[in-house]
Amino acid sequence: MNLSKLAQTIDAAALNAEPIKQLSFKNKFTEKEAYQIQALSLKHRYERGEKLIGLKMGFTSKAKMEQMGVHDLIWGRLTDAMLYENGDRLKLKKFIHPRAEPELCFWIKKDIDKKLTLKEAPGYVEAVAPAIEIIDSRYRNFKFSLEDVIADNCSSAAFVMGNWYRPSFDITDLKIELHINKKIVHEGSSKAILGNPWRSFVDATRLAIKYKEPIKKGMYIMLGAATPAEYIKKGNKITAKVEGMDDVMIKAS
Ligand code: OOG
Ligand code: MG
Repeated sequence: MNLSKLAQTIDAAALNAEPIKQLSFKNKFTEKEAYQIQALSLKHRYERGEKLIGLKMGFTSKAKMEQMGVHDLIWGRLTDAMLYENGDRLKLKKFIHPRAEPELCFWIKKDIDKKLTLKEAPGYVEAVAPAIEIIDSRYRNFKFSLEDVIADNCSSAAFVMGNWYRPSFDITDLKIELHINKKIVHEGSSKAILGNPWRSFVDATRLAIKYKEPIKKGMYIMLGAATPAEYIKKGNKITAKVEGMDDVMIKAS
């Protein structure tokens, strides 16, 4: 099987916002190969001038695993082309069937070259912010196997952060809500993220070492959604509300 060809197919689907059949329908590949496809597909983005600016964790909550019918934690890469400013407009034409989910994001203070413990972790974090992730599976009907979604860079499409807070801000059990046009559509607690969102970060440091994609100073780490994701439509005002933090918002146009 030609992993480069699969990487090209998934990259083109993202670039052209054209959905494709699940890669696994015709090709059997392992989780390890799925991560190779992801890495190869990112090379196409870098060739177009995009820069790696962070990593994202996925399926760190039961709510997300159940919604998508998968059973394990995944990680993907974030580039500067996916980054939006709080309050920005998101041009829906660039996406296939985007969904929004409320998250927390860390901003990294120094290079990390080992798997951190829960105790060490705060020493490597500059700040934490409420965030919205826009996911957009390149697969038809937003359906995939675990290997498919990994190859598809874990549906990464866009992300936006709100105001930054000190890493000492207690994020272990905060109410998190997703609002669309001022109506609440999902709610949960940050505790839903592996029992403590800091664990998601510790796992990110482990995976970064395992897959040789080191976490560097200045990178962003998205910790995964605490609630299911919601489809978004033109005109939607999407807001994530995290208890004790200012709102973060993006408009779909
Ligand atoms: C995969 C991405 C999962 C999360 O926060 O759990 C994710 C998907 O649901 O399409 O980003
Ligand atoms: Mg997410």
